[in-house]
Amino acid sequence: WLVFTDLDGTLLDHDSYTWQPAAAWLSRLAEADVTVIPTTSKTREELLSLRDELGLTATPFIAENGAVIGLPARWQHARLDRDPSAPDGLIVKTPSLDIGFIRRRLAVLRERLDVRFRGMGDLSLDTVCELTALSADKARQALAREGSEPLLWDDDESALERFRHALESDGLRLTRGGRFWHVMGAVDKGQSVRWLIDRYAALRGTRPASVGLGDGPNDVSLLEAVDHPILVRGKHAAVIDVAPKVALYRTRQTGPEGWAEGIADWWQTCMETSSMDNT
Ligand code: 2M8
Ligand code: MG
Ligand code: MG
Repeated sequence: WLVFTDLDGTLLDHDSYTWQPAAAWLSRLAEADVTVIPTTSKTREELLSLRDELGLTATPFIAENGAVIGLPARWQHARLDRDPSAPDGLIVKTPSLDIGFIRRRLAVLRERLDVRFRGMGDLSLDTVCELTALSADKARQALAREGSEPLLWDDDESALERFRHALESDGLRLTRGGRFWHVMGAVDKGQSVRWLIDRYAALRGTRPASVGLGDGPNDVSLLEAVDHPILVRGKHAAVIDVAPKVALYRTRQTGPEGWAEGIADWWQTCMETSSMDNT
């Protein structure tokens, strides 16, 4: 099994960023050799330090809503990966547009459509700290964008729809996280989840079963890409519109408590029954 999990509002509490209520399950999954793959809006830099804190150092990660995929040595493929690895052995894929291009297009659209928004690149470190309650160090890592721009919408709904339409004609996408809107190229979490599932199959010769956990609109594609989707109750008001054929487990609790609740239910229904089948 592979477990793809969103971080903010899902494994991490929306406000305090703690994951303590999920820590016991993280150790249990590690013991059972279940790979937990962070699938998030956060940046590569945020991921590299969080992975260590979460004890997920040897796992791949999906950052910036699918725009950045990190592959540790065991997930690399001699023929499929021509890219050079970083000094730490990681190979990082950036399948879509780079942040410089995205920010230039955003500046053009702001002028042309006469709409009001602030991109993360326009915000000072202090403002990011205030808005997100991240420490200065973590906020600096959040500012190190490679392939997606979080933004604050300062205009009305109809302007937002015009903006979304213009982005799409430009080959860009708009999605929504917990606090910010996010603009990136033609990628999403679900696409990168499928890419990693294919990579696993190419390396091992067998398709893994998958679990997915998320709380926001930007997690819908993730939930639709896995065998066992878990919608963690959000602290935000956003409506989550998942395809009707998808059998969702909806948690009662939010954040890491909800994460533990959803994982416990999956463990009971899928893992305990399948290990009984095997005996
Ligand atoms: C932003 O992402 C979250 C994800 O839901 C949001 O939209 O609220 C990103 O800037 C991310 O890099 C950052 O760590 C996070 C902090 O809350 O906010
Ligand atoms: Mg989230
Ligand atoms: Mg996220």
